[in-house]
Amino acid sequence: MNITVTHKLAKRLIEAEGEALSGQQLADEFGISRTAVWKHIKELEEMGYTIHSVKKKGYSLSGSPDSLQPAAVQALLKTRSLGREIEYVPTCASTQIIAHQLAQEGKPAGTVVLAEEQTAGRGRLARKWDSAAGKGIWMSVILRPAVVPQKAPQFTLVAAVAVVRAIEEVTGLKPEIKWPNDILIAGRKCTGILTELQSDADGIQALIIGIGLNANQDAADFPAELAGIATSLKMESGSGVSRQELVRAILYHLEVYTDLYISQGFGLLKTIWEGYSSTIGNQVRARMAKETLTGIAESITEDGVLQLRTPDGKLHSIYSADIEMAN
Ligand code: BT5
Repeated sequence: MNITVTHKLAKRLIEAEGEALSGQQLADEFGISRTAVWKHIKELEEMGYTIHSVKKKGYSLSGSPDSLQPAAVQALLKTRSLGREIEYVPTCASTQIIAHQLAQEGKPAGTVVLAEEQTAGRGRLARKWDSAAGKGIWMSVILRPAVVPQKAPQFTLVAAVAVVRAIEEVTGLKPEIKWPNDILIAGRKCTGILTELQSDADGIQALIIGIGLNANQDAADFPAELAGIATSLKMESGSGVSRQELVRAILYHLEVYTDLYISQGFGLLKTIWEGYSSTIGNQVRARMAKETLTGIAESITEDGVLQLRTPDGKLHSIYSADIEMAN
């Protein structure tokens, strides 16, 4: 059985959005016999797709498994380049590792790595990222923007805006961004973003944007140390969410906002980012490697650097820190 044809058939049925497609039409499109079409349909049913076969009318799709198989994600995908190439793995140590390798091998900008499960998902400073099988979106996106390496941190902020827009659109929830890389709902973390860089004397070769989004976990799916810290979209909205739809929405908004960034700079994005920020204007504690500062988070600069004013009136530029609310 040719698995590529099975996936293409899945994509075709998803794109038909419930309309019936005749066996003959599918046979002609794929250059195979009607019996072969029927065999691929049986294969899809085994994979968890619900397909009705109606005499004289053909096959229509009424349900698909929420897997992140490329064919399923790419059906109905509205992007120009993001996600047009997807490397899908059921399990891996970290999608960041795979994306770094692919970037080094010369894969184009827009290539996406998706995993159902990560066994060594990572956060900043080699922290662990909990990545339960089949419950979240564990994704790395390769970008190759023509900007200087100092601008790389801005892409974390651009990605955060894209993810917030996607969550709003798909679930109606109202997430907030905690500088620099967390997305919170009701004060708990549902998404973390990790931007890594491959650069040389000529500048950025590749940016690897890692996005970890908790979609369908229940509270019991998180390890004890994340109780009260982590949340999922299902826990917040009360019902399961389609990971396929979320991936499509994230990629779409990430493309729109990176295009905007490239064509117009960070200015407009900064304003949109500030609108979603739970950090700016608040009394916060910024924990850094060597010191902790408490003060008012006044703003971010054009470079995405946090400006924190301490009680002695001094303004501090914070490049990287963990932020907690201090009031
Ligand atoms: C982050 O780091 O928030 C970035 C996480 C990026 C994960 C993605 S998944 C796809 C790609 N492949 C990878 O291997 N990584 C990326 P940081 O700000 O350092 O936050 C890490 C902290 O978040 C941990 O120390 C925990 O306290 C907490 N945490 C761990 N797993 C979590 C989860 N699933 N949900 C919420 N919080 C979590």
